[in-house]
Amino acid sequence: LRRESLDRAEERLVSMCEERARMLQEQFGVTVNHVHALAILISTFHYEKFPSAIDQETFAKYTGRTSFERPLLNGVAYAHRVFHHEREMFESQQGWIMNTMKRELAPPQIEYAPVIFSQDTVSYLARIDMMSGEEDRENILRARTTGKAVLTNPFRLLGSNHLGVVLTFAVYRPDLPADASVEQRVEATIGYLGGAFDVESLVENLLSKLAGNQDIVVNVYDVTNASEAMVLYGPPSLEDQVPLLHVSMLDFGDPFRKHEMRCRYREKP
Ligand code: WA2
Repeated sequence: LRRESLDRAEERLVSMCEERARMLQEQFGVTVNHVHALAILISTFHYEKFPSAIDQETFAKYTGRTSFERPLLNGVAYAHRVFHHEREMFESQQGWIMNTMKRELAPPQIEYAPVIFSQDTVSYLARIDMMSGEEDRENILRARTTGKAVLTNPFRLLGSNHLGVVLTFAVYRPDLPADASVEQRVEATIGYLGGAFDVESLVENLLSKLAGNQDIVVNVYDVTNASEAMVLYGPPSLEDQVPLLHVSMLDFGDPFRKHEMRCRYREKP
């Protein structure tokens, strides 16, 4: 008798966890695909058209109107690649000077990635050299060598201070061949399109709508480094001696990173 009710409790935990993992992965996937399309939009309408067919106002309007396509992002922005020898010219053309993430004047570097277009919800990114932030910089370098969607490890985002991850796509000159080498990719990079998954508030919102939400505790971890899992979502775990625990695999589309969802009952079943 006791055995049977434990089996039922376990079955219910597994199904609730798998459902949540599927939903989250699905919403991540559609968001990543849409950001990919935005990167191609920039390549087409900012680079290929001369003069550019996109300015800050157009970018803000379009990304605001299509934000329903990116339900887990708090906004998107485009950071343009600028080399040091172009900096003076760039800053005088823009009529502003780039800042670092810490809101200081950007010190001399070989190259920069100042945000020139931003969705209104992340307007605080404007003029910031995204290469001045450790996580963003790593993403930028990995995005342009791979040509794929890349994610940072979990960290506290600018603006909200919420726990989340940043998604980055490189924007390439449209003449980049499909089978390009790493060197060709880096050379053809004109900028970076991305945004932040505000996991702390947007995943909370997603999960709160599901039945049975009060019964279970859900955590999402970055387990890229198996020996030190990093919490991306949920309360800090209270040790692993939980009678029932289910782990669901998550694939957020960056093969370099591993994520998983861990679910347990809030109280003993
Ligand atoms: N977006 C939003 N909040 C952030 C953040 C970010 N990066 N970094 C820290 N907090 C413009 O990779 C290019 C967006 C980065 C893209």
